[in-house]
Amino acid sequence: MRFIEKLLDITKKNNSLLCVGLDTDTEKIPEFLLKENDPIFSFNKSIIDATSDLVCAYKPNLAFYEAQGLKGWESLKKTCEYIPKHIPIILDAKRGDIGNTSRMYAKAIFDDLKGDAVTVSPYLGEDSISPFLAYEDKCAFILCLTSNKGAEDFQLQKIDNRPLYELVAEKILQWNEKGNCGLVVGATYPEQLKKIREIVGKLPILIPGIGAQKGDVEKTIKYGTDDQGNLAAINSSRGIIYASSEKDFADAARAKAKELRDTINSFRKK
Ligand code: OMP
Repeated sequence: MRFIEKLLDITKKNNSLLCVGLDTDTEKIPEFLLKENDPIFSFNKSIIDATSDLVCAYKPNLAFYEAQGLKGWESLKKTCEYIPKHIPIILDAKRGDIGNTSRMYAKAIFDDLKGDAVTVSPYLGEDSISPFLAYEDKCAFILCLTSNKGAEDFQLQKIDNRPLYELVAEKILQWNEKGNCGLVVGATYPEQLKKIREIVGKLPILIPGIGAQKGDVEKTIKYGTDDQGNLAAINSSRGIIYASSEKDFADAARAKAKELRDTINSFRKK
């Protein structure tokens, strides 16, 4: 099944645009879990069990796993295997290199970890993206306008009077020949998100920056979804998975996920 169909199916089934970010940090998970053989996997398993009927995707960020070395990679692999098959896994790796190297990044993400989607940087241009796009059923979410302040350094700068993120959005449309490109746009830039949605029409947009980074939920949903209120994955990581550091952490994460899913839905086009 193609990524877009998988995303639309789960959006409908779970009535959700919420993507839960599995940015699992051994310094933030409940202390009692550290006694377990694989604390990161134990934490993720509980979060997945508690939220799998509320999400449209999970997004593990590879940095949190790679920082733990070999054991972290194993925790990530077990997490990917554990996520129910009907829920898309977006591997947030922000890859991109010369074509020969990107080919290996794509193998690791799609063949080894069996992710459904990956985040990639557009900075090295088309030949750095095409190895990811060769996997037709998968999706490459290409960074268009990131949520952080540093987006001002390049992405908001103008070239021939047009901001770079607009040129990137147009380029992504051209790269979308196989229908497997998406974009990443931060919820912290809602007006720009509106413009980007106008440019890209029905491409999926991954939108982080809600919750801990304080993006505006109402504008994000209004401007970031397509004309039918779909094709956006709204990510929150810390705001959900660290709702409690006690024994009730999974229930607390579920309550936060449900609250955010419902808030998002209250602003969606019907
Ligand atoms: P929270 O701020 O804890 O919700 O986490 C946000 C997640 O989204 C982290 O994994 C970030 O690396 C990621 N992210 C951004 O915060 N901003 C971006 O512009 C892009 C991403 C991303 O690609 O997901």
